[in-house]
Amino acid sequence: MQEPIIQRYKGNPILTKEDVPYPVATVHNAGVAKHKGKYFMLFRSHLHNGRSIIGIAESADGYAFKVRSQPFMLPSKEGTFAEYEEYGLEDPRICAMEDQFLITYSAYSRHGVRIALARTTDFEEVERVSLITQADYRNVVIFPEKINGRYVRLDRPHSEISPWSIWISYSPDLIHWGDSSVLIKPLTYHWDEMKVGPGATPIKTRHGWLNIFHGVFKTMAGAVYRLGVALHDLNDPSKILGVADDWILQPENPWEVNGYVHNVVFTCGAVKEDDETIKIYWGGADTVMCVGTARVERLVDLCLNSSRRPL
Ligand code: BMA
Repeated sequence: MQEPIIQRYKGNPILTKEDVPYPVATVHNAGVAKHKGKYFMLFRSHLHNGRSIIGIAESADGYAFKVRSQPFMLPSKEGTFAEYEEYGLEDPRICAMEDQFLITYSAYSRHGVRIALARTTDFEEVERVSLITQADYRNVVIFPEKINGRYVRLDRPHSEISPWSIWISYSPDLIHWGDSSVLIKPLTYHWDEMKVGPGATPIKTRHGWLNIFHGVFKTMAGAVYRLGVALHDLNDPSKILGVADDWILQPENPWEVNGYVHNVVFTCGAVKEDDETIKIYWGGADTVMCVGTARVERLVDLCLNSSRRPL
């Protein structure tokens, strides 16, 4: 049998609500970053009122995480952020940029869902910077370096006319974004035919930027969330070098198939290691956190040698 593209960690799930020292209903959709040899995980939890907050956990090896006694981010009580975070904070992504970590998360309110940007240097203090989209956007991942003098992000605007797709936008200052274009669209009668969206912060490899995204297929029993992978040109990430035709991960373990939302694997973070493997983190059934390992070469090969059209 061929080795799976993503080797699931035997100790999955690696984090559940039982590991959280304050009352939560779920632990899922976490951004992860490595800093000074330590792994920091910012995870989403539903509270018992149905709204979400962001907690933090730390690990020495990327597998065994310990949750801090207090949440990392709660809906803001002040000013503009309070207005747009009233219904909660979801699905954080972490991007290591220069000497800081940028955090993008979905801010929910009566006005819809938009993306907020915060930053930290030490995972102790966190500072909100700006709301960087209007409604309705989700899934913003920022590339971890400026490219040709500009910040670059992948995002996922909502559309009633076209299926939800992955777009690219640029910024001189992380606040003002534009020059946008669509890069990857769902394919009809394909595993991602309902929607695609950015997942983990793009990962730099010598072959290009790896973009691990999610795709959704609607069945008679509801939607199935899977993961896919695309490769973007290093110097011009609007250029797609390939999109793997097949999904790379689908719900299979009991905690991915059954949970708060059935049949979901959803990623917000991955960490590239020095040995050219990637630890990919995903939420299982919107209820628990899981991890698995993939080889950079294998993911690149899937994008380049069994690609489908991006649009
Ligand atoms: C998406 C988002 C994710 C969630 C997924 C599956 O629309 O809400 O946060 O993991 O659905 O429920």
